Order: sequence, then C-alpha cells, then structure tokens
Amino acid sequence: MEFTKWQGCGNDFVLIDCRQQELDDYGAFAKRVCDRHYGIGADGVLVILESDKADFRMRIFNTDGSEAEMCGNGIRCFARYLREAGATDKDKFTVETGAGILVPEIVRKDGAITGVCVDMGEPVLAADEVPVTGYGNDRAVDVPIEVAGQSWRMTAVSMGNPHCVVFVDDLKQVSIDQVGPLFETQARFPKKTNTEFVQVLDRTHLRMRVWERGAAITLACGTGACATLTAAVLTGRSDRAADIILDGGTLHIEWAADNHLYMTGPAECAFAGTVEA
Ligand code: ZDR
Repeated sequence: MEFTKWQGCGNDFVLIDCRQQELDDYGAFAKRVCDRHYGIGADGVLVILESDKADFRMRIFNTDGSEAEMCGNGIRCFARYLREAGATDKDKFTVETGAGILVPEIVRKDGAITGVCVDMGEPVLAADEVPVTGYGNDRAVDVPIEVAGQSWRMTAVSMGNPHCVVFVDDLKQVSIDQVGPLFETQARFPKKTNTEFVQVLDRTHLRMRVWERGAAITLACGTGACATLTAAVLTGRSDRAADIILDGGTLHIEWAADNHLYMTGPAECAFAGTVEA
C-alpha cells in the first residue's frame, strides 16, 4: 500500500489512506512500520477514514500498537495531506477524532501553505475524566505526586488523551528517559499518561520536553503543548497565549475566550513510498 511520511516539529508519522480499504490490525501495522531499524521509522501511524459525522475521521496508533484518542502534531499533517492531495477544496474542515470533532485550518502566507492552525477543543480538567484517580470530579491542579522516590507537583489535563504536566526549575536536571516511564505507568493514571516536563522561560515562552505514552521520548507533542499552556495558565505561570518550545520546534498555543485551545505549527511531508499492508 502507498504511504506518506510526515513530521510536525520532528514528531513523525506514517500516514495511510484507508477510506477505500481498511486494514485488519492497525496496531500490528504500527508496531512494524514505526520501528526505526526494521520498518519505516515513526512515532505513530495516522489513518484516514470516512466519517459520517465530519469531513474525515482520523485514528492514531502509537509505536507500541496502542491506540491514542488524539494527536496534535498528527492532525496538522493529516490536514495538510488532505488539502494538498485534493481530498477537500476547503482550507478549513472537520475531523472526527477520539477527542471529538476538531477543526484544522490551513495557514498560508502569500498563498503558500506555511502550517496548520487547529481548534483543539476545550481542555478537560475534571480528574475523573482525564482520568486521574483520587480527586473525584475536582481538578488536579498543582497537586503532589510521588514518582521514582521523589516528590513532584503535577497538573492533570485531558486533550482527549491524558497528560500530566510537571513544572521544573531546570529541565536539564530531569532524566526524562528514567522518570518518564514511571510517570507513564503511575497507578493514579488508569489509562497511563503522557508526561510533559516544563521550564518557564517567561510568561509567553515555555520550554517543554515530553515522555509520550506508548511511544517514549519524542521531539514534540501537540496535545502536550496544549495541556502545558492550560496548566501554566491555571497555575498563574503564563499568559493565555504562548510559544511552547519543544526539542523539535515551536508551537504557538492560545487558550481563547471561547475556552478552546488553538494550536498553530508546521506540518511537512518528508517522503512517499509503498509498504506491505
Ligand atoms: C503526543 C502526540 N504525539 C501529539 O502530538 O499530540 C500524540 C500521540 C499520542 C500519545 N502518545 C498518546 O496519547 O498515547
């Protein structure tokens, strides 16, 4: 089957169009093709499907074969592909995801595509819904958590998928490869969690690194950048719009007056090819 390979801020994906023909096992496909030595190499697989509720439907599978509800960097790639492939003649359209129906809009400068802005919907803060246990329906904002024998403070946010945002004074002091997997499987998070480690540079610039559920360290995380801005605003650390500086690039996130998060960033095609289905 044909595929295209994409990246948004270095968070990379294999994109396949399954509107005509579905695969039997997307999880097994993702495990195989995401492998960087024996496969194509990617942080996840994005699947284009027909939707009866929106213009298109997106599914996302992690490198370990698990399915995620949403993917922020992925949906920008998904949207640009569809627009450039002529699957839609609209610059703004709707995509059904595990986080509801989201709305990407192609961003242009002098007519040329420079990126995609996505209405990522409202952040979910009720602990039960993130889900994180121990707080009922309250918000878990700047609450203590023990991981790896250390005390941390975290804010739990769902962008459709779960996030644990941890502010630190010095990002260089955190061994994300060691503590990341322990946050991912912390008993408080029944669906596991993505974890963002964040250092505040100033009120409009936040430096963030991520340990992704089902995928390990990646160069960027779109839903994580949205969760980070949300947590920074709730804890008084930032303005309602800020640049989130990731290992692989920068995303601009705004928590607008309509309570929706808007994420703007790049989406680039690296190459196209064919792979055994
Ligand atoms: C973090 C992510 N790459 C994005 O850009 O939002 C999403 C990937 C899915 C994530 N690993 C999860 O929720 O399991």
